[in-house]
Amino acid sequence: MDIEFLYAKFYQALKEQKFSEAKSVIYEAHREGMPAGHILVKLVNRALDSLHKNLHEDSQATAEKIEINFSEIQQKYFQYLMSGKKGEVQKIIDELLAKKVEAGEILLKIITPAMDMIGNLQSRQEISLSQIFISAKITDDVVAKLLPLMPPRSNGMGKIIIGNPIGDYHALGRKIVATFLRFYGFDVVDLGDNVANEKFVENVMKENAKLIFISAFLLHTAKNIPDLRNLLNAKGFPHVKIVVGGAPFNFDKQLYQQLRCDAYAPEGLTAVKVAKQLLGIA
Ligand code: B12
Repeated sequence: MDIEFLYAKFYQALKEQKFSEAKSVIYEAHREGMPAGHILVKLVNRALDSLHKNLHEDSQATAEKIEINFSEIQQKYFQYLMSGKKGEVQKIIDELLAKKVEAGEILLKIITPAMDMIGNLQSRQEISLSQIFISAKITDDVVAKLLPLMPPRSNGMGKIIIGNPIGDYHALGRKIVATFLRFYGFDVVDLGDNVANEKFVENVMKENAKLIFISAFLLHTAKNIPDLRNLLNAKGFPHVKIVVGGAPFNFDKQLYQQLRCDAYAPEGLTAVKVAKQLLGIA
């Protein structure tokens, strides 16, 4: 009899609150000749002790999480990012991860707002292009560390083609949105930066996708989207929906309709919601 195997099964069943399954493990141990005292000590007590310990650690982590002052951390993060202090930036992220803050929350509450603030400085010409390059490079490294913590969980929710329009090399927002979509069950084909309309359509045909997600950060690259709509219609795909996001759409909330897109989302989580709505998934 493999006691460790029985224990693992019993513990998992209790943890997932599958009580009848837990009971059957006890019966199984009994059938295999395990004395009642052993069942009590080696299965029941041990599993209860472990559950109790884990519950305690989880509630401590939750308590610590409640105390996190995101706006203060965000300010600090932004200052370090602006002055190119890569080590300090990474330290903030490591500390948040150690406090069990989820990667998605860090992306939404710390990383994205900091880049938006950099964009505001850029539009007022209060930051140099080299400072933007450095902050984008540091952000890229942070994002590369966080995204693997949100692994794909494909469950047949549908295929989505994503990319930046031709002439657009703003990759960060696209990578984040693609990761959120994969994490919430979609299969995503990421065509990368600088994608011609014809390539989007080719991939719709190849992958039998119903949605195209376009990440456009420059107004003039976003203006390619009506041509994509025309091309899709001409090739027999009027039912394929176009969803957009990125700086020009964040600035002007009507723009997506003017460019004949079907939907817009301001960040990764809403992007997932929009995808579900358009595919009729509850
Ligand atoms: C970093 C940055 C760069 C970096 C890009 C590095 C990289 N590898 O990505 C560099 C330095 C290369 C760059 C270059 C340029 N940039 Co620039 N850049 C930015 C900046 C500061 C941040 C963009 C970013 O990465 N944000 C981080 C992401 C994570 O944030 P986010 O937008 O919140 O993303 C979320 C949502 O938008 C949404 N989302 C994003 N994509 C999608 C897609 C879909 C389908 C959905 C549903 C949602 C969604 O979800 C994301 C995650 O939650 C923006 C300012 C801004 N406010 O956006 C300017 C900005 C986009 N850049 C601008 C400009 C002008 C340029 C240059 C022309 C500058 C120049 N003179 O050379 C070049 C053009 C390069 C090119 N051809 O692509 C302007 C564009 C203005 C306009 N109206 O067109 C902006 C808005 C700055 C400004 N305020 O003037 N840039």
